[in-house]
Amino acid sequence: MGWENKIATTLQWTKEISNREQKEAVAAKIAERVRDGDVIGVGSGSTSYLALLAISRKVKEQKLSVLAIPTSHEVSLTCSIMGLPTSTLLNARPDWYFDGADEVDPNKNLIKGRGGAMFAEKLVMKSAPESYILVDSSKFVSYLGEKFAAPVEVDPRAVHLVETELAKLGVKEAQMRMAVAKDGPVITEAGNLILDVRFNRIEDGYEKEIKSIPGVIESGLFMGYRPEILTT
Ligand code: ABF
Repeated sequence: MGWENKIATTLQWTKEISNREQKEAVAAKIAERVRDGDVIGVGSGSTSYLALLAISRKVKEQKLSVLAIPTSHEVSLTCSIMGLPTSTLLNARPDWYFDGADEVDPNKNLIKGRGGAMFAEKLVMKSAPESYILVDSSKFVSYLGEKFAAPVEVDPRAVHLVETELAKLGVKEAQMRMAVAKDGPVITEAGNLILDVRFNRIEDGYEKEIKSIPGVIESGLFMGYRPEILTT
């Protein structure tokens, strides 16, 4: 079985990717910028997956040597199946980083974290001197929160405290993210919970204010990072 089939078997969701053509077009753009010797931070989600696919094809065809720094176990597994060597931030520093996003506002602020990996995504993005956010046209919004809730990863012991503190910030709703089978909450790779938070309005300082609540690991608000946005 070829590795593309192996991935489709292991990660069923890769068979049903929305806006696939647009995402593949952006994926091709990021693959163009891969150079021999690059250390690349690899984001999560379907657009990142298609980008990784395009990158691994190029690496194979041109016999390039690259090192990937994945942002989740799933991405790490995908890299392994594709034959891309991986490392961690303890051993390598990314030359650049790519990832998808759920929302992009006119100032390049982002909501990320639909896959719950925003903690690692922010770590790798912040560690890289250049970041590329790959998005299809559905991701552009006029203000953050227009379509998606902002996810907040929380230590399970802190859930009630975090809910109380979020309420002071003008939260409309904070819902614990549940597993698809609805038989329990989503547990992140680090053993935490996710609150999906809807605000009346997301203000500039919210990313820092949310992060300062004890028990908050990270939020999916990426404000002021000014990544390069790649689209079709
Ligand atoms: C990850 O992938 C997340 O931060 C973001 O929520 C998601 C975007 O997924 P997709 O590319 O599948 O729309 O980067």
